[in-house]
Amino acid sequence: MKIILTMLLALVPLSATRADILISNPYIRATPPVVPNSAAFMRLSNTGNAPVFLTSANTSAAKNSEIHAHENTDGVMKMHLIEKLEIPARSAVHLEPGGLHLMIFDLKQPLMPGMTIPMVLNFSDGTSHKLRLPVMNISLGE
Ligand SMILES: [Cu+2]
Repeated sequence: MKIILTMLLALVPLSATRADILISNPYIRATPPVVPNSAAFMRLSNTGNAPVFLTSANTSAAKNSEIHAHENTDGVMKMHLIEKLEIPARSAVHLEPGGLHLMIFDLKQPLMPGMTIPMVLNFSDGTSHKLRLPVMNISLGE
């Protein structure tokens, strides 16, 4: 038994090819009562040796979530949907106001500062990450 265990431990470094995603500084924008949509921001770090894609996000606080990017078209900032967001190996991607964000559609209730919103992020390596986002006042555009 001891020999088998030692062999298994020896195999761990070889089999640890799954990329590691770290999520830091998540937050979600506070909304006035008449605004049904919000946006969530965070930093996604990939400590692994292979790229990983964020494929979807879900929150029980809203009906639908999409990955969005901002694009400057003739001086006008427009949002567009991204099917999946690449987090390259050994680097980080920032979701921040005015750039990449998670668009949150059809909120079930207005988001007030002080609240915390649960969210699940799903990645292409098969992992899901649960997080809780504090609601923050953000004056900049989405
Ligand atoms: Cu958006």
